[in-house]
Amino acid sequence: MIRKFPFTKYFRDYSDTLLDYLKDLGVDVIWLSPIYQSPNDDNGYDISDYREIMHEFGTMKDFDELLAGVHERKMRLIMDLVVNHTSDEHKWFVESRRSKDNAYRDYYIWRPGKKGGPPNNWGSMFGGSAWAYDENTDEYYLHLFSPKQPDLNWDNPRVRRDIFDMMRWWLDKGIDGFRMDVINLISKDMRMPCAPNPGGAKYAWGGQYFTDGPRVHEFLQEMYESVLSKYDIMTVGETGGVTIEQAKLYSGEERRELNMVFQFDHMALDETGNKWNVTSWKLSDLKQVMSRWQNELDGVAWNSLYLNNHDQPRSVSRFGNDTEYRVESAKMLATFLHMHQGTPFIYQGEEIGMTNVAFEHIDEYKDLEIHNLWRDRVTDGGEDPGVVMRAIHAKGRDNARTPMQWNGSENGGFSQADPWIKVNPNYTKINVETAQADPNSVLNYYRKLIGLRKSHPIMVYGKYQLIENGCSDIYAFTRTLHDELWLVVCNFHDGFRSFETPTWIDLSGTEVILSNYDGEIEALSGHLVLKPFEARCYRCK
Ligand code: TEU
Repeated sequence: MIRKFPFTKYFRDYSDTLLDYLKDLGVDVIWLSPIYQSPNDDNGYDISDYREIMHEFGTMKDFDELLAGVHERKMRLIMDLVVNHTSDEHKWFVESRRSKDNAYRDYYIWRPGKKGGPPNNWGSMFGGSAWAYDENTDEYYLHLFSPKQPDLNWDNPRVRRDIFDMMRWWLDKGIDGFRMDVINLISKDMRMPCAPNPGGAKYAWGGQYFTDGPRVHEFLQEMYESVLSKYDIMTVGETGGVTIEQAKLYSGEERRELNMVFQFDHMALDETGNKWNVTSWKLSDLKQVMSRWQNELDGVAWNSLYLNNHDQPRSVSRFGNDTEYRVESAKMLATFLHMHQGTPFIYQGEEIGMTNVAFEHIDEYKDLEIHNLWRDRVTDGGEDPGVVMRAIHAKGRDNARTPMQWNGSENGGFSQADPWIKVNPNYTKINVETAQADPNSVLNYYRKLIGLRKSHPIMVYGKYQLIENGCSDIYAFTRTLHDELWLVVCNFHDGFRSFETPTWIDLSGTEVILSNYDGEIEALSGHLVLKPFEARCYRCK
């Protein structure tokens, strides 16, 4: 993400370097987090003008140059499409809240209060009620996220028309698709029923009334017919809480909706109840979740593959070891992910093994979700700040949002101006410049891995099969395409672990395709010993 570029020339030099870097890494498509005009209550996911660029990032001219630069290098660029809600500063909402008979009133979801409180008991994703009271018209509006992110009313055909027009406007500019923010939340049960609340909490999660809601597929098919089908583009929907059955409806090849969805099952393995209730995750659960998605979507829909993004902790800190075995485990996780069937997404900095950050003071954090948590649990709730801070260190979204670490200079070389959030202090050690100079770096391993994928269709299309080998620290699977078979063995432990190759795999004439350790790699045999966080891939017959 590029922030605060006061000079256009600097922006151009920087974006050229950045694009060359991504091209060199082997990236085909770039997904930009929201760069539209926004008061930045939620890091740009609160858009006040869909057809302007956030001034901190530059101008529309800068954007056009960026897009041209991407295309010149034969890459593609997709934009974040945030249309479940707008900013409360968007002109539609500014109008909507003026009066009950305003032409834009019905662009949002307004309801009168009940018994002197909100229309129902739904809680917002970021804490507190999902309804905000507006004195001007004495009604409440729905906001599943922050009060500065009022939910659009997709049941209103004029809303859909205006959104589709805006999408065409960007596609006509030449962008190559969209990542659609919380797209499975756009259709609500308009009766707005109260959510079951057995624990008697003040607010309850009303997910069942708007996750994969009543008209969501109708809306997406309409979007496909009137917009998406007219362009050669890719789409991926962010669909928290999506089931496999629903994913098939969103992204099934015959469905004429989306190309892929982001599922979240593997992101919930280290929590109970809510994301801040951190528990240790089990490899057996990861195997089960990944295998279910691999097997069930095979031939029906296409998986997206990711281990982190701007909302999640850094993958090496969460699933690997970000101290002694940072390099080994980052490479192992990359192997693990890229060897599955689907489209792998790399989140900026993952490719150099960037880690979580542990700021000491709450003021050093910028994410509104973190600040709301602190207010609810520490300031108002009187909980032990140390306990809450530990949860933030483990799960806070700012873990992924510290500036990209380009080199060892001030601000990690990210910007000459002060970034909006501090750089991770480990930038002097973990940065692109250092990684480029080191043939054994995580970065060079990603390059190799991506290169391999481009020359081996089996990595993309091969059928997946989990190997149940009895070792609880090893994740092993095969990929098969025509008469070719690859065996992938990943050690998720920080000690040596052995692996028994299944007897049905022919041990003769095998070849090592890849390993994340240096030097001579043990040939395939019936009994393998893997080093800490070692990953290997063999070609078998
Ligand atoms: O996220 C939606 C979402 O449901 C979660 O990823 C959520 O942000 C997270 O679990 C909170 O812990 C999308 C965007 O990716 C996120 O950055 C936005 O804040 C959110 O929508 C609202 O637009």
